Amino acid sequence: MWMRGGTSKGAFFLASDLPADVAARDAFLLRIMGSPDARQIDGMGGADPLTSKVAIVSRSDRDDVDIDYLFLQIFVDRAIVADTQNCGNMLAGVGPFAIERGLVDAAGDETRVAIYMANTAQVAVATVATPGGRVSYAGSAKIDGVPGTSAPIPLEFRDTAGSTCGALLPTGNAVDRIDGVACTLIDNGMPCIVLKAVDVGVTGYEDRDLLDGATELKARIEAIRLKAGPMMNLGDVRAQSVPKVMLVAEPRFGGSITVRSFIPHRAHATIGVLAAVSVATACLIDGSPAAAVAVVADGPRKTLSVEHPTGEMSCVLNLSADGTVTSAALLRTARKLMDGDVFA
Ligand code: NQM
Repeated sequence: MWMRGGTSKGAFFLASDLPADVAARDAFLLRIMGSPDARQIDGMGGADPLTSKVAIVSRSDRDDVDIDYLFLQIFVDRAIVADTQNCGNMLAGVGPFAIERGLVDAAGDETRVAIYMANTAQVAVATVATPGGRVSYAGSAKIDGVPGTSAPIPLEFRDTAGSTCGALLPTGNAVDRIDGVACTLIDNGMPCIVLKAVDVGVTGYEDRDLLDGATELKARIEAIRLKAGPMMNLGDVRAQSVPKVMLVAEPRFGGSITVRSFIPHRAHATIGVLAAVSVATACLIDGSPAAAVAVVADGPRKTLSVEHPTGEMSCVLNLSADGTVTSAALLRTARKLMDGDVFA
């Protein structure tokens, strides 16, 4: 099934429909997406990392979990299939897909689906609109970066700290200096390097096309990223899709912070879901580059509006008494686009 999940798009497969052998599976997925090729002309991918994504779904045998979800990033112009990251945007399609395929029974007008995110061994809960026992994609929820409105799919994340890096702050520091630039190396669901846009010579308000064409900027942040990889317990990250690079600046539209993200070699059209959770968490860390530019209200439950190139994404962070982020919630939508056979 081809679906839009949040501001991403890709293929949703039942695990049982794919080769069990990982090398054979990856060869098949590269072939159906048309990778490696900058235009993905001989496949279904949209020549953009945000539309070259795969979700593999199966019934779970874990306690209190309905579905196992493995996310794979299919690189566009390189023959790489990466499983080191989650994708909270594609996650929005997992609940509807699981109900459509009969892996989960609809339960009344709304169905809660507990999803084990196999990439990081963490659980998210999605709430799917199922009026009359069937998935409905129609509704009045709007997310920036997607035209029109759809049924809301609230997502809740718990215990995402250290998803891939082993700790929220893998170096133990709020700030590390790399190539003379103050960076927060953070992982609250997505390994991210958070730095001020002005520290690498941009404003943080540029559009995606301008950033994608900024060759010098890209070389500078890639040099920082390659040094950050081992510091974040990720090793050599040349062929990995993490860490992402988040350039931050003061908010301009009444939100909490502005972000331009690189995922990691293309600028993002919006922002990743768990990347937004990680940046929002960085806003709460004293002394961090994010905290220096963020506007954050007091209180134990914080709604942080993360401004991005095509709007904003609001993250609700719940904090414990010592200020630790214990859970995060976001609103996404999804849509079924096509159900059928794809040919390798
Ligand atoms: O951070 C893109 C996306 C993502 C990831 C990427 C995502 C997340 O927007 O949870 O959703 O960072 O490569 O789909």
